[in-house]
Amino acid sequence: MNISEIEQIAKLAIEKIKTSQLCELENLKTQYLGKNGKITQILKSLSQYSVEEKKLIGASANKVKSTIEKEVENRKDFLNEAILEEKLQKEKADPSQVFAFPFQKGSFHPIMQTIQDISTSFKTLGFSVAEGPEIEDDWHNFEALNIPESHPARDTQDTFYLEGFKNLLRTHTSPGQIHVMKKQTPPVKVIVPGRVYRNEASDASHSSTFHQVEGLSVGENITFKSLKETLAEFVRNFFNLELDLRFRPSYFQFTEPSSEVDIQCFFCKGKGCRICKNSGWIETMGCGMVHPNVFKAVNYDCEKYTGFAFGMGVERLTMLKYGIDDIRLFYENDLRFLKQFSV
Ligand code: 2U9
Repeated sequence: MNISEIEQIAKLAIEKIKTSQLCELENLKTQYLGKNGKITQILKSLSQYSVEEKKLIGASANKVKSTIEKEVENRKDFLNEAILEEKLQKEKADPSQVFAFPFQKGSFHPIMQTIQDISTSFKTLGFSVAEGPEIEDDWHNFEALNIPESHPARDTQDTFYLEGFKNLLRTHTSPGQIHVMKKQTPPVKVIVPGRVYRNEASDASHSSTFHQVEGLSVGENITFKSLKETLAEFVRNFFNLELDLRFRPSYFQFTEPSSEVDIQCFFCKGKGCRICKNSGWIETMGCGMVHPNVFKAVNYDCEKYTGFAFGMGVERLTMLKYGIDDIRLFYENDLRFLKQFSV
């Protein structure tokens, strides 16, 4: 093999080396330029040639030696750069990943979702939504709502009084409507959702804290008929079903006349089942025409204005809608329960 053939083969071999074979380059270099390398052996054998041949062969062997050295270095630089580029590509930040939130998206608590559903439904009927404080005084929570001092609802057994007995934790959201009426003249059309407190033992269907949505509509010519129409429309919206309503006479201090509202059982459509205890009806709300004493407390002219009011338990409605059998599930924050309500 002559020198120029050796050069060609060496060049090809150098070019074939890939990034994963970087150390092979040193082996190749040794193969040609090392102690026993092909070019070294040519240079070592120069003594057997004539002076003229020595000059010629020596010059071209040295040329090939420096070419191979240069080619090896160039290839080394090229491969190192390619390795770096590969590494950079792998580590390159993906902007769509950098800002990705690493946690699961949260969702509203089922009680909050029901409050939102109820609010949406009443907003379409022209009601606004107001909130009141959870700490109230005796006047807003009882007196203004025609609940006299002798009434059993005021008993410390039922009410959480705060130190000094001046303030208490509201037992219903009705004082919220009292605040609205004190600020606003009729017409008033408002719902007040919120947390309420009752000093009672808890079980599968009772809790010392729960949520209510109460509503109030005051104006001229507000009748029991308007009340029935409003609640029927709400039930249609909330349950997304055509259900009959039944108004049973009842008694509340703040309304007269008063009524309990049953809806046709949405499981059996009134035929009778385990859910409605075979009656075909489910008790869902209370309501009535606002008592004149309530209007007197907020200086509304009870000759000019009439009004209806209603109240519903949010936990109870949520339990009915989703078939939940224990109210305590709402307060335990067990993710296995809550995740079933994530949207
Ligand atoms: C004002 C005047 C009257 C609100 C009303 C009910 C009837 C009622 C219960 C339903 C289930 C409470 O959560 S529950 O236990 N509520 O039956 N609530 S009328 O009447 C008012 C409110 C405010 C100024």
